[in-house]
Amino acid sequence: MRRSDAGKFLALWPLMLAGCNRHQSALAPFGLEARSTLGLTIVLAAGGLVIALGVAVIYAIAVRAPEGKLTHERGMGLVLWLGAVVPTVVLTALLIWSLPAMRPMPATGQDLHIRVEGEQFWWRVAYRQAGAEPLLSANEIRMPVGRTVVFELTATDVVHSLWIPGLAGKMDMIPGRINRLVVKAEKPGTYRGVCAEFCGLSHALMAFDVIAMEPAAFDAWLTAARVPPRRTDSAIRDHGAMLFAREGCGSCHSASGAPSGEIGPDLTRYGERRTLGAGILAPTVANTAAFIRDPHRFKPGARMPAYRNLRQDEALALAAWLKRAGTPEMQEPGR
Ligand code: HEC
Ligand SMILES: [Cu+2]
Repeated sequence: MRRSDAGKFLALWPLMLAGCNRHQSALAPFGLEARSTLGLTIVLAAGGLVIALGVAVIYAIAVRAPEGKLTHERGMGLVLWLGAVVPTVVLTALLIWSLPAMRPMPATGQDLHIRVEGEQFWWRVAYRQAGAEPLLSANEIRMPVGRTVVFELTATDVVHSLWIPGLAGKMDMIPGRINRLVVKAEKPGTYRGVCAEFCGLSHALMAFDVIAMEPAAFDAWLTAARVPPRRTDSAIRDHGAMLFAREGCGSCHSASGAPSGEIGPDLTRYGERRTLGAGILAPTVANTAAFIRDPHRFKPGARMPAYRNLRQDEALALAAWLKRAGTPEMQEPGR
């Protein structure tokens, strides 16, 4: 690199760092596991720096030493100390210090279990608690802060990997197997997770939001979400609901007031989601309609057929109905 290039590179640094966001960063942890990983990383980086500086100092001293002062014997002593004794001590200390971080957190059957299944290219989510029916959702995970939560990770098609950088390390999702990731969120907020294992054409278009909530707010949300949406007459007569039935969307999706399918994401509470298509689009009515008419334009390889036969106004009516489905608005009489 020429010197002027190096200057430009340095000048661009702040810009590059500005690209690091706090919503998806292992440097801005909101969970216990990620915090201990960050601590380890800082110690390793600082230790590495100290060692590199130490070597540089020894090098500078050796270069400046008067002739005859450096004997073979002293050199060998240095090699023995810095090449064997110091590394043994440092590595042993590091191992002992990092062992607790490798031990999985203990969890009980009473803790909240969240089953997350990787699909091409979205996330199937089920909240499971002792003594209650699982609550189905997709492409978004809500969790209480300050409580132990067990993620049960699996996949239906190919291997995926769940990675919420601010919460914990990566964990593979393997078909036919359940991997457990025990975590504890510490700070409320909205964070992002991604798929960290190449899983097909739209691997990079497979993300999700994690919403860490105060425990009371989380409990209230879970209780409300468990109540099946009422089918009011007006909701059933809604043009969108009729289209949903006519087009057979219910064979793959379950949504309130429609027969249920399980091939695609659960749409019962689509109205409260923060994203469309697993973290790739804002869930506006216009985007939802565009996605319904041509999902592959946004997500190559997505396993939903295109509905180009739908007129624009029909797609919009469907999208508007989905946005209302499961939200209190839908239950208002006269809508
Ligand atoms: C053959 C099964 C199938 C049918 C039929 C189907 N879908 Fe889908 N749908 C999917 C799959 C699979 C996805 C997930 C795509 C992805 O993100 O990879 C999806 C995603 C969606 C999404 C985005 C969901 C989210 O969580 O962001 C919406 C909205 C949607 N479909 C609406 C519809 C509507 C409306 C119809 C009927 C006109 C329909 N779908 C018919 C399989 C289907
Ligand atoms: Cu994936």
